[in-house]
Amino acid sequence: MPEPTRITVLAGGIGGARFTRGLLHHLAGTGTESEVTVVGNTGDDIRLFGLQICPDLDTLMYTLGGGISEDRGWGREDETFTVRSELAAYGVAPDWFGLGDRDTATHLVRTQMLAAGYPLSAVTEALCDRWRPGVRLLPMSDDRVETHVVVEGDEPGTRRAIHFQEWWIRHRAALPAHGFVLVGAEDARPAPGVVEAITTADVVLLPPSNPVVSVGTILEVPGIREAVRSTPAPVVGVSPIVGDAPVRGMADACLRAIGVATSASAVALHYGSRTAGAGGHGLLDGWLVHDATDAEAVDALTASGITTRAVPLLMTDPMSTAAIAAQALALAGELRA
Ligand code: FO1
Repeated sequence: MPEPTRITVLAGGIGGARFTRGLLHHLAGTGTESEVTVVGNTGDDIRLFGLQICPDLDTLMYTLGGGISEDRGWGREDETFTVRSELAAYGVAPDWFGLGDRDTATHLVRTQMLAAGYPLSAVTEALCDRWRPGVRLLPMSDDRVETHVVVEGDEPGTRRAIHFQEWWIRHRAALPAHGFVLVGAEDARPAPGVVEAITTADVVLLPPSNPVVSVGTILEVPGIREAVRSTPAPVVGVSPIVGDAPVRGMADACLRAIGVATSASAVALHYGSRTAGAGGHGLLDGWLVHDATDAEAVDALTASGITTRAVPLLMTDPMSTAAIAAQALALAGELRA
């Protein structure tokens, strides 16, 4: 019996969760024994109303576990927001965060376990006992790290930092961002099993999550970028940008903040080629771009050391998403050969 195929995915919220769901759909169809590990971004985490909230871990857990709100892409289906409105009635800030009642149970369990001394990875494992996501879901780190956004201050010429969630939800990423700071990153360590999941994988995938505040954040945890650069597995990414816009979300606002153009090609070059360029810090061996809009990027990217294929990248339903995952695995197979 051949060893199961070990696939490791570095994922953020909605795009990464939907891609991973398609990956599992594809793997189920092929009947190959496989083990999927998802390293989830925790830079979006926020402590609100005394609760520790992990948006990307919850989006991954709910999407893969069958509890996600499909139209929102985050939070629970059949959700109500009574606690939220009662908090607002007390005048408790902030009022811009969509705290769902069903979702609150997840935050209560997590906060209770963290207070009892369990690391976030153990908490996530416990929550997944209920949701059975079909993957091993690991936080990128058990240490607390938070993405903050540098925006204009109140006085002209001054700057201030606000939590990513405030920028993303309250301001819809419309406040010009001068950059992102991952608070706590320098002292953070990869969670148990993260480095090993990357270095012992047969394939490492970078799904169409936000390349800056999701995948980029995971790579900022000391040791993780090095693990991706050193793994013997082929590293294949899927462009989150189709044409000149993100498929969903506001990755363009994030890319603008770090001076990267909003294009499939610019994101690939931002991740960099793992092989070309001495002393580079590049990560990619392969890259998928959307065939209808970005096929012209294939030759130049391939010449730069990132083997690129143009395929349909719109995740319109589980079948099309499974096809994207199949294409990523096929490219990985070619690269490994
Ligand atoms: N996104 C919104 O646009 N509005 C919200 O009110 C909101 C609440 C929320 C609650 C829990 C959760 O897990 C996610 C939530 N999100 C909300 C999404 C979240 O801000 C983003 O999914 C990630 O942080 C970025 O990927």
